[in-house]
Amino acid sequence: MPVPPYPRSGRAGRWRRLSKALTALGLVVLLAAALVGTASERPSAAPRTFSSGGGPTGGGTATIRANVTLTDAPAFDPSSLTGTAGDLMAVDLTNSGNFTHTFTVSSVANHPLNRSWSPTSLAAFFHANGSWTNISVAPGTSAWANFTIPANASGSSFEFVSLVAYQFQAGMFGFLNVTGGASGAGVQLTEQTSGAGLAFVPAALGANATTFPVTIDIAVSNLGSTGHTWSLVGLPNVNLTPGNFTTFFQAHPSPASVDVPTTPGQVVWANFTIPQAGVYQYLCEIPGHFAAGMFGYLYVGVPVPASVAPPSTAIVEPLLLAGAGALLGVGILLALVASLVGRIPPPAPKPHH
Ligand SMILES: [Cu+2]
Repeated sequence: MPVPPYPRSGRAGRWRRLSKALTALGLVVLLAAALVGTASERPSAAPRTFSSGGGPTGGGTATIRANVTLTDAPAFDPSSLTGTAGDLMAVDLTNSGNFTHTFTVSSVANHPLNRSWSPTSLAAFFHANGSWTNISVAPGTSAWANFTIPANASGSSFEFVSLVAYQFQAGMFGFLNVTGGASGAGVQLTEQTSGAGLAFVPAALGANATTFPVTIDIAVSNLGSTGHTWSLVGLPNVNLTPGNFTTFFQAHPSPASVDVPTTPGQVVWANFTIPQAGVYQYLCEIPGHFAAGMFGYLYVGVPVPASVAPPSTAIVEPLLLAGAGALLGVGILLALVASLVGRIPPPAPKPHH
């Protein structure tokens, strides 16, 4: 039976309800899209671990790292990058679209390219003048663009474009602004959530730092498929409990709280700045997970205590070390309690008559 193209008078009410339902559904979809957008913006300008999935050529010693998403708009997101003269720059490129894009950085300083050029003229410019890097990224894939910024490039701006025909002309370009001076040292770490139980692997992270503030970027991924958060306690040497962490976070918002992806291999970045040395607790905010043992400690500028014997050879900051040892003790105690509780068999159900 053919469906009438327009509502007939008798069905007007049903169509009105249907259109209301569709409007509501549309709002939900928009909201979801907005949330996804927010989430995907979070790790911008953050590095990815070089040990997995490739890294900068030359052994992973890049001093500047950035993330750029190549979209079908077409555009680069972000379209503005900052580099430091003389440093190796590693750009993690992700093509989120359905078309191939290139990330091609002009080696000519302060020379904005003409958007009315034809694709042939643009290609001719790069053929004549060269590029610092020219990486083609297939749809849905990632690639690294690694290049050294010349020491004499300080204070200059370099345009990057996509060389795929008409993408630059349609707006796919951006600028790399080069500054002088040494870039601040940062620390990069990897953290995972267990696939077997409610735990962080490892539950102790060490960040070597002698100058503060220090930037720390942690790549967090999931060994399982249970939803978790990785949430940092912003104050040093604070040991929260499952009973007080919510109240604490209301008074002292976490400097980094990320939702851990439930897809294996997917990474979310927790990026934050630590102002002073100390032991910083982190935990999962999903109800019940912290209580089940899902927490750990980040040791910044202080040694990670040995898991068996307390460190005895350190000659500096004995109070911090004592604090770290106490925290570890609490952790071990909680783990013991958890394992004991886990071993006690539940009471047998009373038989019914
Ligand atoms: Cu969790």
